[in-house]
Order: sequence, then structure tokens, then C-alpha cells
Amino acid sequence: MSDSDIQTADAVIVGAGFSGMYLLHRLREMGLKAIVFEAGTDVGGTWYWNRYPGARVDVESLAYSYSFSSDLEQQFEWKERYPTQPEILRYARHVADRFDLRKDIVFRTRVTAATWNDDARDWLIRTEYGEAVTARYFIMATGCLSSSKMPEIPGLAAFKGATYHTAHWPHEGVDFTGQRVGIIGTGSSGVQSIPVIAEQALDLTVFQRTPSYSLPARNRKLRPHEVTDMKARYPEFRQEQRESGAGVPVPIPTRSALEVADAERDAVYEAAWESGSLVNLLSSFTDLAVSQDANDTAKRWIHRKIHEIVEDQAVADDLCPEYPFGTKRPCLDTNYFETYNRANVHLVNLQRTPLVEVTEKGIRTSEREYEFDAIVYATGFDAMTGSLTNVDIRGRDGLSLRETWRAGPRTYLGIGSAGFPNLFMITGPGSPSVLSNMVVSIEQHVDFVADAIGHLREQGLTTIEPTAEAQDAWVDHVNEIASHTLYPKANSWYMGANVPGKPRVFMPYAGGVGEYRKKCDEVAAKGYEGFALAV
Ligand code: N01
Repeated sequence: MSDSDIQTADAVIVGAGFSGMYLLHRLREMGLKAIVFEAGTDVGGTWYWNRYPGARVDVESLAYSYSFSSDLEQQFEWKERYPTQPEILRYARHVADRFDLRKDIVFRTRVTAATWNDDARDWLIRTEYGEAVTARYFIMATGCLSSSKMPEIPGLAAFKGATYHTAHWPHEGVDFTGQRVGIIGTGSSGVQSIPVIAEQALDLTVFQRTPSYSLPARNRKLRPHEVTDMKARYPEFRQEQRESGAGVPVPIPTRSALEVADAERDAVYEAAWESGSLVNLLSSFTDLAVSQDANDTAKRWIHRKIHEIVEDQAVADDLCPEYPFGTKRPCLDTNYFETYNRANVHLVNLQRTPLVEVTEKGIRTSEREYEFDAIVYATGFDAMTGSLTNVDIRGRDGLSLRETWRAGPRTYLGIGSAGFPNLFMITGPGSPSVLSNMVVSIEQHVDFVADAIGHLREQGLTTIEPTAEAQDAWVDHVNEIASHTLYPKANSWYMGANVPGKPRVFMPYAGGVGEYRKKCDEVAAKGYEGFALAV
């Protein structure tokens, strides 16, 4: 490739989801030329790809939305409390149109490699089609849950029927009417899709390795006064979001679950369950995330609920999780546990009868073969690091991000990594990200990155890169906080436990978005303390 074939830009952004879109807008406002590469055919990221039946967000629409534009806040009309995937995609498209974003987004194109050139002080970014762009700043806005995974069992290609992964659902939808369907996976995607598929299919068999904690979403249309009230108090509400623990304002608990009488504790759990909000239950007492005994009270209470809803008590037993509540991502559902009361739904407990293989006709466990017309894989993602290490990123002296992170991701603030100048990650490992309302965390990171780039330009500087010392201290801090919680007790994707061979490290920052924001603000105020800046 000759030099004339290489495009130049100030910044290359990978991904046109909520992060990439806002980042493009911010950088363009600052006068930078930014190019976004996006593998899909449209904007929306997660909400572009995950079109499975029943897909919804589990943060309320009025809170799961951008705050950067008051006009956008005031003019967009959300319809439901928990919007469906099509409604969120409509919002993303609306944002793209409103801010004229598409003209700088190259769709249907994956970035495959990025190499830092220390002489030129820029990145050379390559796509799957061999295109190349040089840019001073390279930003991975690739999302935390974008690199999907299949189960690690033989015979995946042998099945003669139709197969689907929840994260790559056909745009035209799927009609399961009259079909025998098998679904593997009971995380959020499984929990949301199982009730909808069960209503359509002739027969649905659910293969469950680990049960999920799930609460009823109590979704409904938004009332006009709810929308009007929120629109009137948005500035105040946004501030509360930014200062909260998970990007969703809730009263801060003051009591231990162990210091109240059983009846009172049950009433608190009941109210949270009825509210249809995960954070209400997660933050009902001070110690659910840190004390096994406290957490056991929530666990036992939810087990009781499952046993009340599910008629067959042996099935209810199988649906009760044993790991501490909240240590794997809990779900919000519509009729999930009720679905197991249907005659056409069957639960296979893979703890008792593990998967052996996929066959021509269906799925074989250690007990027997099940025959299907279609198999749905709701088997999740190589979370947080997968989409970053899938690109061959080479920093200073050819340093490979993939190799450097072999024993687990190492970042400063979840934004940068030592040895990779001018590489930024939006909601990377080591930041609150997946433990929070993603839009709140995305906006905070985008603002931090855009401000850092603005600072470099104002000061006549060209590079910014975490120091090894600051990064080591941050990684220690992230681990230290996690070690005081119950999170490491579960085999979760937060721990990398769902991907065989992935190092077991708790990846997100569990200190809360408010505290984290304060830390980032301090870092910026001190001239980007912990980063080395150079001319
Ligand atoms: O993926 P998951 P997901 N053999 O990893 C099972 C967000 N999200 O797509 O738990 C057998 O949670 C696996 O079993 P186990 C949300 O953050 C949000 O459902 O590893 N089973 C598990 O049951 C969520 O947490 C929303 O033992 C295998 C399932 O597949 C995240 O995305 C909606 C297996 C995977 O569950 C990921 O959710 C959807 C194997 N080899 C997603 N491999 C909302 O906002 C995997 N499994 C509502």
C-alpha cells in the first residue's frame, strides 16, 4: 500500500454504539476530524445486534438516555418504562440523524489492527478490507458485551436445523410457530427470550447450567405525567445519576440486613420485588454485597418467591441459584419463572446432566438426546476484554495488548493502558461500566477522553499514556475493592469465568460511579495525574 492510499484523521473510533456516537459528536464539536468504523449496517451497537425476542433494557428509559443535549432530552418521546430493543434502536437512529453522525461513520467494516508509530506519534489503523488510516488518537468504543461466544461443546456444525445466537438475531425476526426449540443459556438474554419463545414454539427445552436471580420488571407504558415530571427536573436528576452508586439514583441504605426483624426485612424485599427495579433490591440494605450472612437473607427470600411461582417444586429447586445474590448479573423479566408452569416448557439441569454434544438432530446431554427444529444459543459474551483483544493492537515497541493482558486486563481508570499512547477505551475493564447504567458511564468516559484530548491540544502536547506506577496502583485498588465484596464468589462473566482459559480476575470497578467520577475529576484537575503527557 502506498502512502497515498492511507487516509488521515485526528481520531479513529471503533464502534457506533452509544459510546462511539457521542464521542464522534464531541470530537467534531472540538473541530477534530474523526472517523468511526462500525461492523454493523447502522448505529446502535448492542441495540443493533441483540434483537432476540423480548430484548429490553433493564434500566428505565428516562434514565437510560443521553444527558448531553437538553433539546434531545426534551423532544424524544419514550413510550415504555423499560423500552424494547426496537425502541432503543429508534432512539439511537434519531440521535444519529439529529446530529448528522452517519456521514463520518464507515459501516460494514471491522477494524482488525492498530499499530502505534512512535516517530510520527500516531496510530496506523487497518480494516478487514485492507483500508488504512493514520490518526493521532485511537479510541475503542467497542462496548463491554460485543464479542459473543458459543458453548464449548463438539458438533456445533452438525445440527441440520436452524441455529441462532441471541447477539446476532436475524433482522427479519424468527417465527418459531409449530417448532421444537432448544435454548442453551439462562442469563439475561435467555431469561428475556424464553417466555416469548415459549408462547410461540410447539415445545421449548431450556438447558440451564447456572440459574439466574430474576425479578419481575413490571413493565408498562409510561404515564404522561411521569414523562412531564422527569423532563421538568432532568438537570437535577442527571446530577443525582452521576453521584449515585450505579448511575440510577436510589436512597442510600442505612441498615444491615441482619439488624432488622425477619418480618421487616421481608417487607423491604417484597417492596423492592414489587417495584420492578433491580437497584431497589440490590441496595435495600448496606451489606448485601459484602456479607454472606446478609446476602443469604435475600437469597432465601428469592428462593421462596421462586417456589411460590413455580408449581413443580422439583423444577423450582433447579431454578434457585446458590451463589450470592448480585454477584452474577441479576435479571429483570416478564413471566420468566411463570413460563416453567407451561406444559410445553421443559428445564434440563446441566449440573446433573451436562451437555455432551450437538448432534444432527439436536442436543445430547449425559442422559439422552433431545431433537429440535431450532437451537437458540443464549450463551453470552467474552465480556469486557473480548472486543478489545480481538483487534491486534500494538503499542510502543510493538507491545501487544492481547499479550500484555494475558494474565488479565491492566488499565489505569479503565481508560488507558501503559505502553499504548493515545489509546483510549470507553468503559474499559477497571471502570464501573457493567456495574452501572451504561449510558451514565459512557458519557462520563467520553467527556473525560474528549477533555483530555482538548487539554493536549491546548498545551501543544501530542501524547498521553498511563504511567506504569499509576496503573499498578489502580489495578491494586480495583482488586482491593473487589476483595471486600462477595463478587469473587460467583463464576460470572465479571470474573471471566464463562470463557475457558480466561484469567479469573474481577474486571469492573466496584467502588461506584459517583466515587469513580470524583477520582477521574481529580486526575484531570491535577493535569492528568498518573498519565505521562509529552510534546
Ligand atoms: O449472557 P450470560 P447474556 N454450556 O453470560 C450459559 C447484558 N444484558 O447474553 O452461567 C452451558 O449472562 C451460561 O451459563 P453459566 C447483561 O449485563 C442485558 O444472557 O456460565 N451453558 C449462562 O446461563 C448480561 O449479564 C440485558 O454457567 C453455557 C448463559 O449461557 C449480559 O448482557 C439483556 C455455556 C449466558 O449468560 C450477558 O447476558 C441481555 C456452555 N458451554 C443482556 N456457555 C438487559 O438489559 C454459556 N452458557 C435486560
